Amino acid sequence: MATYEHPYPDPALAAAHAFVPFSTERRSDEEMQRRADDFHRLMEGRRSVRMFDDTPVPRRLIETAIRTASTAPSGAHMQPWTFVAISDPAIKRRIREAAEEEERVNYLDNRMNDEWQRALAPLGTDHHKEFLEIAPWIVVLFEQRFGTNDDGSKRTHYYVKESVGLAAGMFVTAIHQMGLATLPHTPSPMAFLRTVLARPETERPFVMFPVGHPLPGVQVPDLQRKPLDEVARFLD
Ligand code: IYR
Repeated sequence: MATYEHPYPDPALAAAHAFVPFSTERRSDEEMQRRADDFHRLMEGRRSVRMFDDTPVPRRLIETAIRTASTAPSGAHMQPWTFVAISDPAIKRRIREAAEEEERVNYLDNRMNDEWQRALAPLGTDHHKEFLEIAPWIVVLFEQRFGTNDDGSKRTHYYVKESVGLAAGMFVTAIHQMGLATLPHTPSPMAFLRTVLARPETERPFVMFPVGHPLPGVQVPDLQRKPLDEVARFLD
């Protein structure tokens, strides 16, 4: 067993704040590799989908995905995020209309420059965002730039973007694991979401996720993922 010169928590800390034992199940390297391979295979099958069918998805599944996303590590454990889940058709329509208005400027009035539009050409995205009305749910993830203490004063949040990015990744993973599909969608600018969804000024939209079953027969670009040696360096 490794020995530590400075055990955590030190007694003074443990006297002042609650600590609880933590352990994970000890597994053999072989069993861990099997589990890792299974999980990798599962995640290798994830794709961003741009056509959903309109089959309803129970609210409880969305709640569970948000609970899972909310297990993400966050700066000083502030969990600086709010997920707004929408199935109301009238609100979905307003979101679609506002998103398409912004995207029309991006694509047709060249708010996205030529290089950007060339990068997107193989994906074939455009300003039509029908999926925002057809998918049974839209989940909008807001970052909380700061929070509120019990006395109403401002509470600083730390590493907000990093924390919310981690929660977003875990949301995408949770949705895929349960057999549903999503797309991280960032109509830009997204400020309209704060007004449409009546969120406080302290929050900023970070990304939105249409969620549902993929439309039967849907196609996705034939993308390849970078091999390990292009995304990792090992110093061992
Ligand atoms: N927000 C636009 C454009 C867009 C940008 C990137 I980078 C993408 O990977 C895909 C789309 C849209 O949603 O169409």
